[in-house]
Amino acid sequence: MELLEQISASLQSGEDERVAALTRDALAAGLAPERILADGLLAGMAEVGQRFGAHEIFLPDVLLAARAMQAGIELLRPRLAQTGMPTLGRVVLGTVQGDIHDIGKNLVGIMLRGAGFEVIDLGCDVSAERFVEQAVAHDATVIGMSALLTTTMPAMKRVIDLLHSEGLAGRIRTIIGGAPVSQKFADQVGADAYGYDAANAVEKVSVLVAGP
Ligand code: B1M
Repeated sequence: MELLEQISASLQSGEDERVAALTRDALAAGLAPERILADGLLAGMAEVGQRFGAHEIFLPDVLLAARAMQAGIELLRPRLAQTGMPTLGRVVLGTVQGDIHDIGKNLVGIMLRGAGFEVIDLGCDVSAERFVEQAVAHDATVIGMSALLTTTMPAMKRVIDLLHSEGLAGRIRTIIGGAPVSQKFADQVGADAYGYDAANAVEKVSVLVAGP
């Protein structure tokens, strides 16, 4: 089995130390970090999601896989974030209220920092009030929201509605993303942008920061 397949397989069986060792091997073999992420770690996690959805595996298995994913990402983090650029703008980032999925949100944060943005990461299960309050406190240009559950997607609209009711919409712009989120949903709730993956989020945030 080639290295990336081994990373994917080890992630699926929740072996965090093995994922870390294989990720180190892949980096030492000269594989690009983006490739290790996409074809090793993310490929493994996609399989986990599918098997969890089909009830072939259960929550503890997903938790172990998430821990293994984190172990790999930590090793890639410095390479993904490599840049010498100055701060391009400030982004308040978080996973919306009721939702504790943070792997995708963390990746978005890593890529944004790597591209030269300052990121204030509020973590997960973040209320609408906290998103807005923190964006104002940090004088952020952009609020980035992640949601992985169909049941928590409406929380994104609550943040956008709050920005409107406080007269901050336009000054503070919004980008949303996460597996169940789409451009269509972003249009429906009035988000300023939708990012389909972490790299795309960087492109969209760059446009938002460049204004109007
Ligand atoms: Co959960 N979970 N989970 N889970 N989990 C899903 C989302 C699910 C689709 C699995 C399934 O059934 N097939 C399902 C949701 C179904 C639905 O809503 N219709 C589900 C469920 C049901 C649940 C629980 C309710 C299970 C339960 O308790 N019975 C529970 C909910 C807890 C809660 O949040 N309140 C739960 C719990 C968990 C764990 C804690 C075990 C763990 C999360 C650990 C963690 O995040 N620290 C977990 C995991 C790991 C998953 C799956 C398997 C993988 C998610 C992931 O990390 N993907 C997931 C299945 C799936 O998504 N296929 C699943 C990798 C990550 C890099 O991708 O987050 O999509 P993603 O991010 C991408 C893009 O979407 C985008 O960029 C990222 C990089 O490319 N992106 C953005 C993300 N945010 C962005 C923001 C942007 C722009 C782009 O701008 C700001």
